[in-house]
Amino acid sequence: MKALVINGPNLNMLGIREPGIYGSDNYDRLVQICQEAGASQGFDEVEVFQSNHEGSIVDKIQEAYGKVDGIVINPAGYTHTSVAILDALKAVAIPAVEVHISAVETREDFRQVSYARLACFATITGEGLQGYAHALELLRKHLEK
Ligand code: CA2
Repeated sequence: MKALVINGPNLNMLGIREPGIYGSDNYDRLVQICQEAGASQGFDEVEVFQSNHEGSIVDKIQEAYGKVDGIVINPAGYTHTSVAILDALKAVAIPAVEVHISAVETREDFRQVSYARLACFATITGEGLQGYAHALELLRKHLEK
């Protein structure tokens, strides 16, 4: 079983600014949490990918077709704008979980829209980086069914 974790723009800057919203851990710690949670959930492989570019995220989702069993995605700023990422998730039809580090539902109006959510079977918000471990757990349970 292979899981792919996709992170959108600026998540590589974690820990550098805005610790009150996103915590003080950096991107390397996010990767470590995903690798450890994936192993403990019994995934054979967890690939963690980050890009600041919408098209690269679409390419990565398309490349997952036929190769990846489940996706965890934090589209970051593209959550609130990208029909292209939604369409890619729908096109590959790989089970997907949406994650947000912050509690987006308590933030600005423009963060209340999520396009990617429409192609995900679950959404996790406000659990910090541990939300990725939670997402991998939900994904594993979903794939066992
Ligand atoms: O809460 C989340 O995980 C978000 O997806 C994070 C995005 C934001 O645009 C979404 O609304 C919610 C932002 C990603 C990273 O932003 C940083 C900003 C400053 C310093 C470090 C990271």
